[in-house]
Amino acid sequence: MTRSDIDGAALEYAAGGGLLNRRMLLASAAAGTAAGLLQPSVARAEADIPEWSKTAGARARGYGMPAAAESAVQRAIIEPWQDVAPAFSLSGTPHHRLRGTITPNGLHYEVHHGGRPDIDPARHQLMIHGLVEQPLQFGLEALERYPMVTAAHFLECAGNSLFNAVMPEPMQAGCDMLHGLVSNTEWTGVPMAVLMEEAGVKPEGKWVVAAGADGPSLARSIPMEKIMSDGMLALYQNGERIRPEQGYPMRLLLPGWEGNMNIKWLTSLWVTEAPVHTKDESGEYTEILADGSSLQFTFAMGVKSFITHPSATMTMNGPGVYEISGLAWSGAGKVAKVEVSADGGESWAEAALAGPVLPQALTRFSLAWHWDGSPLVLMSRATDETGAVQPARTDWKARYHASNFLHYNAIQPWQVTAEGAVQNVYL
Ligand SMILES: Nc1nc2c(c(=O)[nH]1)N[C@H]1C(S)=C(S)[C@@H](COP(=O)(O)O)O[C@H]1N2
Ligand SMILES: [Mo]
Repeated sequence: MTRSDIDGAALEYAAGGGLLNRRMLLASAAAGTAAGLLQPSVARAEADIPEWSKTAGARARGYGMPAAAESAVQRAIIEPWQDVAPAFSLSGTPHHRLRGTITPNGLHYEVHHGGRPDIDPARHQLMIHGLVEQPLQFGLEALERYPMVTAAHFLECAGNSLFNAVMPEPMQAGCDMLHGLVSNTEWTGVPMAVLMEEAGVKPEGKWVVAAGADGPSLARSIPMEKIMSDGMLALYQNGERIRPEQGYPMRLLLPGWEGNMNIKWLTSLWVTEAPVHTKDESGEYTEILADGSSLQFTFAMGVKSFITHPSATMTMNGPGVYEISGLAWSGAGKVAKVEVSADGGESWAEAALAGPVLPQALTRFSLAWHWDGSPLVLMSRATDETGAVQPARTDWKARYHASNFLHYNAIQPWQVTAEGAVQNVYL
């Protein structure tokens, strides 16, 4: 570790490319300001009192909206997939325009295999049937009387980051297009175990086939152990009723498991002895391995991270001190560690994790960085509590067939040019 004095500010370096020690997160702001690196604001002119300080503002309203000047903060509609099937439709969360870890409800990513149905909650029913002592049917009102639990969890489509997986040249687009099919929500609902125990699962009932009420009747086979351990019938999303996009009035939530299994608009839970190999788990959502064979039932999402600030499509505002910030997660549990490199992977420094670090939830990491204006490559590498480490793209590619785009979790390098442009690169 070396210390250097930049105009009186002591910056403590932790790795190459100007990465600062994570103890300097708070200190760096002061140090950066002292060094003139953060461009502190100057005093405001007395005469310049804006009009909003001189008149009454708008009255209270029933449902709030983001500030008008923030109207560009939208989900990215992922066009190339719009023609796959009628109303097959995707949108990605604009992570480069958000901070914190919870995704606002209006910006949660969407994957609809047959469009977003317009469900009348008064007519929607959930049925539990098959290998149970007592088949049950619930309406929304009945479910409101059950005990509920709350937990923050990410949801990630197995197809997230697909462009990096399959495109021969890195696509120049923002985090919304590149990695937007992951979001993080505080979900509230009834534990699946409570409903299953009420129905009375027969000893031979080892799997549950969950199906949605949308046109394509998306359906997946789920091992009973997962349903019973932390499966949730989610009714609320960040405190309010689940949005139509996320499965109104109810969805299955399987913490950490591939998005596709988290059936939206849930209408049927059929208890079976074995998986039934629905079209969604045999035709789609199987990975093709390097030797051409298919891998079925990859349930948990791999350990993954990417830097959101700065990230592709952004421009650096000149040399100086910055905070590198990003998101990390793992379907296997908690994030244990995130390392950041500012020299294309030659040296690494450990980032600070914003607590509480929750299992199967997006975790924000950050590290102070002194960019001296030279071109370099930033990247982040996450390790989870099981010891699993995020792979390099070449290692990930070696495992799968060239056409496979599912379960891509490789390290994301961002090239920073001397002009300050931030670009997507493969390393
Ligand atoms: N019924 C139903 N459930 C569904 C889908 C769907 O199209 N229909 N899409 C699945 C896929 S592929 C994913 S990744 C997630 C997306 O959830 P979200 O749209 O709330 O982000 O829901 C899954 N559950
Ligand atoms: Mo998905």
